[in-house]
Amino acid sequence: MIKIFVTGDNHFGKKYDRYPEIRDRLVDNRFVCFEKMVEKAEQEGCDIFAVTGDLFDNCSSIRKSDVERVVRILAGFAGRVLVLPGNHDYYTGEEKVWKDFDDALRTCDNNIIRLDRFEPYPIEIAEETVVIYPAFCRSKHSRENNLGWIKKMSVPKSGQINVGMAHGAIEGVTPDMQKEYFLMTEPELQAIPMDVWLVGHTHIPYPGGLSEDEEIGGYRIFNAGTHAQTDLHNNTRGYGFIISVDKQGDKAQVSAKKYQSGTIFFYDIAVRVSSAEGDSLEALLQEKLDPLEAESVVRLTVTGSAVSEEYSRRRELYKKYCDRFLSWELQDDELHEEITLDRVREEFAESSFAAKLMEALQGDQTELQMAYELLQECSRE
Ligand SMILES: [Mn+2]
Repeated sequence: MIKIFVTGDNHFGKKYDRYPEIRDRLVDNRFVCFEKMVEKAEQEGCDIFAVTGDLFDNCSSIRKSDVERVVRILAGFAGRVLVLPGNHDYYTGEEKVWKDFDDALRTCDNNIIRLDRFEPYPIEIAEETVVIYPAFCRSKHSRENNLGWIKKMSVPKSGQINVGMAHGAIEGVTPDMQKEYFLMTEPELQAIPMDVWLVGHTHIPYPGGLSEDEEIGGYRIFNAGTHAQTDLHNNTRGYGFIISVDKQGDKAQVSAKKYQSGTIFFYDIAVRVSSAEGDSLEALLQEKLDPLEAESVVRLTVTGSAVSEEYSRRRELYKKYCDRFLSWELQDDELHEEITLDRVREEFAESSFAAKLMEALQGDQTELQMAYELLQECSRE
């Protein structure tokens, strides 16, 4: 039996320009989480640490010191490290990032193999022969995937463990409207006699149903997703997969579990307050925000109507519940102060059309609110 730790789409060199005040923290965290994965792979006794592409965010502007830091972390793994070039860090032999990578490899003892040729890579692990078939990227985009050379091979079905590695979109799993990201289909992958497929490109984990506690069988195609959530739009907590392959004759038993590697999370929190329904802004903020980890980046959107007392100290309330986060931003243009008849009577003459209209809407807070805003707008003009 062999054990493989799988990660991908690590995107070292990602700049986080949207968050200038915590940028360094977010950049550093991707390294820290990556290092923890290597430690986990060691603890689990993994034979291979596999990176399924997009280890780096691009080919040309990654700082050499960052490339060196990645290589130092990978070199700390006792087993074999396999690095597949993805579409962001594609390989033709000319790319700066890979030249810096080669320079870094020369400075340390390591077991790192970059899979940059379309050919089988046999690896001996104890009594087993594992053969890696890489479909790496040679460009940022391609309408064709790179599985073609593997389909043409006659792959021995027994006597070796066959591991396919590929980078690109999987139909039905990754959105690829323009079909420009090395699109593959699951039946296409299943038809190639690999015991297991390690795929990268999709930033969320696939399959989604793996457990952290027990190994689950029944899957052969794996895409771990990025190891540390990248932004609000990336719906993962950051995982690596640990995959066991036990081969007897031509039959492979594959089982897998996941490991949560991410420690900083991005949350889009929407709070809808309705004073008419007796909501308390503070109670809702507490309910939605208290469960979140302090190491979070939060976007808070508040809408609806709040009673006067809470509305006037809303900024104080936001601070109370959000200041413990790494970073937070607020959108509350659509939060209004509750309109009460007392307030209407203060602002409009009792006999006015405005006052009469709003008295008539009493009891329907939404309509009252709308009427109030319309009338305010009219009176400004
Ligand atoms: Mn990619």
